[in-house]
Amino acid sequence: MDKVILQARDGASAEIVTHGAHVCSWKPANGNEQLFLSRTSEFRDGAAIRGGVPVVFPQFSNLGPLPKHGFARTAIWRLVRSGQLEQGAAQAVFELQESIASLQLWPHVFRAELVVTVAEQSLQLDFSVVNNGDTELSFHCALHTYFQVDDIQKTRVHGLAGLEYRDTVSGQEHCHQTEEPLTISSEIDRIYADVIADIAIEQPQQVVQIRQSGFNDAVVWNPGADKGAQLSDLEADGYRRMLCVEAASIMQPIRLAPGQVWSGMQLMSVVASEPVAI
Ligand code: TA6
Repeated sequence: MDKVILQARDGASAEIVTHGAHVCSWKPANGNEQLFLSRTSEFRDGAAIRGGVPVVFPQFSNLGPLPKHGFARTAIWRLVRSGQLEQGAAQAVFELQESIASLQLWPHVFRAELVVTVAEQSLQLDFSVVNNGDTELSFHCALHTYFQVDDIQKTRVHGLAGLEYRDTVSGQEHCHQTEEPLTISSEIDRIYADVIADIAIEQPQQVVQIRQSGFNDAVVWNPGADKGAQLSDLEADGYRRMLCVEAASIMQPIRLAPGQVWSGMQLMSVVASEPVAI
């Protein structure tokens, strides 16, 4: 698989494969790996990678007729450019346009772009879509980021209180988040709507802050022990070491008239890397 390695002047780094424009690794300056990547993930044409940052487009999950999570995560994206910016950050730009295969699944002419920028303590992902066709198009999308955690049971998620969510595990709609911070003791799969404030993942040793814009929703997913064991590409007990917090637009699909552009951003920053009291 073709891989792009980004290295910022301060040593922060990221690795992206053109298969899915999939970010597989992110290390902040002087820091450890922040993304979970399953040791048993498949890395082959047509298969989704388990971990890192899958780009979900143009369909979320099975909420439509397309393959689960759409086709972008298994398509080969084109590297437009990569290198260091003047300020020392490193950046890569990838694009995906319609193809014979995509038109058979989804009859739309489009250009999707993912810009990956790494510097200091942050990884920024900017995703955009332009409708290059002559009819309206509508899509879901998500940056399905797998954060690496030391122990899911000691992980807390801040910033969700007061939000309404769809509980995909129970099928319940219009649930209200009261627990703050959120703790995870079993399978969790929720779509939080109208996310405005930052979300933070707190572990005993560090805090990662997640900011999103453009995307209205945030998905929190961990398969738990049983479902995790059923995922053949998830390493043994991998559920303990991962937590997906995804910037997403699902509840209200994005509609683009011909020529229109939509963009969304997920910015992740390690804001504390000392032991924190939780
Ligand atoms: O984003 C959460 C979710 O839709 C879950 O329901 C779960 O299925 C997960 O994505 C992973 O999907 P995948 O197709 O990669 O196994």
